[in-house]
Amino acid sequence: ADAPIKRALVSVTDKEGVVDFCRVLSKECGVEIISTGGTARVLREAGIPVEEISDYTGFPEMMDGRVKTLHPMVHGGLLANRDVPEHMAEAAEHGIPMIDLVVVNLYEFEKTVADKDVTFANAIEHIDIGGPSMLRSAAKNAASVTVVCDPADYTRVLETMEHNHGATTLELRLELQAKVFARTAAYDTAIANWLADELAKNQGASESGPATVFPERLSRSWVKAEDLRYGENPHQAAAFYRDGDAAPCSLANAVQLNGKPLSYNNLLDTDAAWAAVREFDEPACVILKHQNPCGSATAKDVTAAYDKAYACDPVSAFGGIIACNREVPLDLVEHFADQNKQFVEVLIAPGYTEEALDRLAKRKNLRVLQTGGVDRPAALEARTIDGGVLVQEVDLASEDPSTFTVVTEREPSEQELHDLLFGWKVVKTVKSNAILIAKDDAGIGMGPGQPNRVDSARIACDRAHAACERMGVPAENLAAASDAFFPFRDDVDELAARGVTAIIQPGGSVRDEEVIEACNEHGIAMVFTGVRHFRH
Ligand code: 93A
Repeated sequence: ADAPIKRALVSVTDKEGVVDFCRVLSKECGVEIISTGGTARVLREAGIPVEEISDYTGFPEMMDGRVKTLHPMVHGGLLANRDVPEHMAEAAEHGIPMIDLVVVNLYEFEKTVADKDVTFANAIEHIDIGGPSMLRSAAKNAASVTVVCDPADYTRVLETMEHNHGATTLELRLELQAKVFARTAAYDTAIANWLADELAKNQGASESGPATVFPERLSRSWVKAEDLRYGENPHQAAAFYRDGDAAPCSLANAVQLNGKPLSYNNLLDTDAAWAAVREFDEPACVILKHQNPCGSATAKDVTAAYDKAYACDPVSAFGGIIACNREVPLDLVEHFADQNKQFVEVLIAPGYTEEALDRLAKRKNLRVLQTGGVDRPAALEARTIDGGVLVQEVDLASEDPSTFTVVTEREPSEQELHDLLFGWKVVKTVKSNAILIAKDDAGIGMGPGQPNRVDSARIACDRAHAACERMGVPAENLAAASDAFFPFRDDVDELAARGVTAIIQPGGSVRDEEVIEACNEHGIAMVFTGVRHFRH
């Protein structure tokens, strides 16, 4: 059975609730209370019997309070393993009584350094040493010792004791144990970050480099994989955290087979490329830059898909990420590596032939990633806003084309429908407002990220026309995909004027009628999907 609490050590900076808590402990549960200077005074003034820590240890609090509880009488009483007879014998030999409950909250370091006028000396004085030591000693020994680092838990401890003959339960102690190490870790991180900031200030911001010290863990499952050289720009410190629960086929679990370490931007863009190429079941290749798929294609094999994807926009492909959803063969590598045709930052695929890997090894800098498959299981994605975090489900909706409706007089031809469905898969990976022009299983024109859809349409058409010109094919019979509905008919007019004959979009605008009418005027076939795919 859990042993009733007989002796408590109470040492708190935040005195909120401590008097009421100790009154019940002392008067109703018969707990003997030991306390440090300031806390002892508050309790005594409230009429609660309390023994000063200096009387208890036989040592005065000294050095301005820096040494109050750092004493074997305290730590022996907290750390002794009650189940080990030798521990108990040693405690008895040195006259060390057991302490069953520790109630501590820490010097307010975070609050102190939040004041921008704080002096270095004052901040240092607010680094609590004895408090975290007691919390950690007690938490380590949670099998026998109850530890409370948060006034919000006072009531729960009393309620548990009331129902358990003056003892706490192991369940509660283990919960409080975890809470303590989370608290002391956060406390030390705050100290480390503040000190790093101070260092950076003193060394002069320009030459100091990144200041933030990133903790080893952000949560139970988010563990630091590595500190990155820098973030989006060289003056931003950055780290990469891996979700320990992530699927084997996720980017975070990919194995790097070749090349320099991945940068922050590499990871961000590789993520987008890897998401895009997994839209396809057939052999596919996506070339991505700055979050947008500047080349995308499917073909009979992955090398042919690469060639088509590259041809979409060779200028943008320079310095891009190549993502493939099939094993990469030697000829694909030769196609981009020969005569340095394409400078590639990252290549990601579920596998590589041996010859392909040998060839890739000659490019010392090229980062080559192998994933554990091509699945795309449900997952959450998070982004921060100023002072908060947004979390949502990953956009996995892949609609069944049999649910799409043709809304125009003309039905799309078989080829048009084929291109529309291709475009619909790629457009969701383009930053919104997104228009994607597709032709013959390739995304030849992409209009990303404009705050109005007509501009996105114009950019997409410009690119598509340039691609057709390069390929020596007429810019006609183009298929356009739009990630969200057309608010006005001007988009349709723009697309019609540039050779688009088929359009796929969610529908749902108050002006759908006007938009459909425009399509009918131009002889365009239009398909509604009923689903929107914004990607901001
Ligand atoms: O200065 S310390 O690092 N050295 C210690 O030995 C010590 N013991 C308790 N800080 C120490 N404490 C802290 O004092 C506790 O964590 C608590 O925050 C504070 C309570 O002091 P008082 O009871 O005098 O207000």
